[in-house]
Amino acid sequence: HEADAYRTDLMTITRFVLNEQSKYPESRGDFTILLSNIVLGCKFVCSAVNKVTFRILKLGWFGQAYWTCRGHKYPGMLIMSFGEEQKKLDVLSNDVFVKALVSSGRTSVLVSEEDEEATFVESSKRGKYCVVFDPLDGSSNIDCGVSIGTIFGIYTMEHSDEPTIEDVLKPGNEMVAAGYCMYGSSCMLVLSTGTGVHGFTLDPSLGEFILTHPDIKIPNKGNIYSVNEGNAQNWDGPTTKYVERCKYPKDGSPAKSLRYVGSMVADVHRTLLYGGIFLYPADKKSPNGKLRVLYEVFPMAFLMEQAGGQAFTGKKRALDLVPKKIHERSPIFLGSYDDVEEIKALYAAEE
Ligand code: AHM
Ligand code: MG
Repeated sequence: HEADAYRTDLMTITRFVLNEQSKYPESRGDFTILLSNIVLGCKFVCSAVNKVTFRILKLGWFGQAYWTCRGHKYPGMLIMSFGEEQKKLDVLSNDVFVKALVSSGRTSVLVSEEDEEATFVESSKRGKYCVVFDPLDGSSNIDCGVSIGTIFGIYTMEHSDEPTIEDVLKPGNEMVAAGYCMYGSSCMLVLSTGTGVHGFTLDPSLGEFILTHPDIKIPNKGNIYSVNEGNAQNWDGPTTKYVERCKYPKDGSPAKSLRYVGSMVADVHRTLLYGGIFLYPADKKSPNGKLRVLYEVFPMAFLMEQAGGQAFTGKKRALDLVPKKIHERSPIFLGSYDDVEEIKALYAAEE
């Protein structure tokens, strides 16, 4: 009966958020409008990513240095034009999100991974929210059709004066919502507005995100670790020791499995559902790691905590960082509560 109820009583993401917001008497639907514009961007990118993947399959037929037609040899031009298509997809996704967010009339400051400077919305279209986002993360994975995603975090403006950069240079614990959309075997949007983590799957026939994973909780301990081990020679002591322990546990427990897609959204999504730990540590070459605080580390850390896990930078709780620059980076260790406790203990012992 429950399955039947799901099929006929469709909990769309809009309905879900409206229900949540109705708990606050002062709510006037602004957040719902903002979110529906983010959702529109996600649907667009999902469809664009699928089209590119379709082209890969088709162009795969011409995957050679040249091709022949009626006895003439032609260079592999189609492959080159396909290369351009990939580059455009990041930019295209960014354009769609920026325009959707500005036109929502609910934003004042936008920070995107694609734009060096923040966007300040013109006064006639301003609203009380600021959105930080990575429109298409994991772009190195587009070529081969592996999962990629959009990541976003939302702040509110405290005052209604002229917006400034200080409105987004705030710790992650001040975010009011965060989420990601994964363009994978299905298109899934995972969202938290501070009351747990909920997953919605795009039903392509309806064009709607439907609640499929209510109240996601990450297992307290997992048996997977996820890291780019190619950087191991440059790691610091605690990270090296931790990964060694994953492979050769001292307490007789089984070794952890290694899984690494190289798309943060996919790696974090698996960590959220199966448990375990995802790390992008500091190393000698990149003392602040690779991932960006505002639109990669904070939203994922927010979701992890809301799901009962933890996120740590090697020094402190990730959400307590106060960014000084919009594209700042930080090392990050996030996932199951107990797994993150272990790495925290190793860094504490180091001090
Ligand atoms: P990008 O913003 O250029 O796509 O880079 C971010 C991505 C993340 O999705 C992923 O976690 C990480 O880079 C992987 O980096 P690496 O290839 O160094 O392992
Ligand atoms: Mg990125």
